Amino acid sequence: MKLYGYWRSTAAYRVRIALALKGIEFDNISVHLVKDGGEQFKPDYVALNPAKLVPTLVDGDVVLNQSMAIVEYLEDKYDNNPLLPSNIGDKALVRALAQDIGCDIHPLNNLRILKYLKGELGVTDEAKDQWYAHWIQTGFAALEEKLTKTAGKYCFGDTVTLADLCLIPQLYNAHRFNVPLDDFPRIRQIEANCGELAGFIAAAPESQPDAT
Ligand SMILES: N[C@@H](CCC(=O)N[C@@H](CS)C(=O)NCC(=O)O)C(=O)O
Repeated sequence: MKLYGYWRSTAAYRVRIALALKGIEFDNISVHLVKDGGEQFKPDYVALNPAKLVPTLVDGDVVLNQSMAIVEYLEDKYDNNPLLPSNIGDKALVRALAQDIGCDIHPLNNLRILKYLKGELGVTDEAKDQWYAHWIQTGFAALEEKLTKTAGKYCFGDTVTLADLCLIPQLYNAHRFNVPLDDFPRIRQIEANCGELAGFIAAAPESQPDAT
């Protein structure tokens, strides 16, 4: 199994956590998103993933993009340490929490969006950072409220789920861009709880071989 990713990619980070929690061996192939204008634009990589984004998982004949689809593929293939509840209502709820982050927060703050804001639209660094913080805080405010009903140690009860796999990388980005998180005590407690688990530690950006 090969994972094409980048140490700072939050979407690749989600998949690394799933691989680590399930104890799956894989080759970690770095696609540097910044060097030489971005290796995601190189023809060999585009042939694998026309979206020009990481991650991409290659497992034999299976070539997959979209981190949440990849995590669900791993979930179907390896049933140890399940990342989704079996009850269909609970499962949908966990997917909704994950999508609150993966669909409604992360895409607004992705590298290519920030590059477009600065380059084509000519916004200042200050306005770009404001944009960044605004969409994280807007999304986290709703999430914090939802977590009053669902969270235990983690986003959904006391078992790690797909929702935590999306939350922790998003928090990594929030810290990186100094987004104030004082209004989100539940989210921060979940971050502390996940931070004690070996799978999350192994998948952390700074632990990756391509971290510079
Ligand atoms: N929805 C996709 C998002 C993938 C994505 O946006 N990846 C980012 C890194 S986190 C990327 O490759 N960005 C490169 C760019 O913006 O040029 C997923 O979950 O896999």
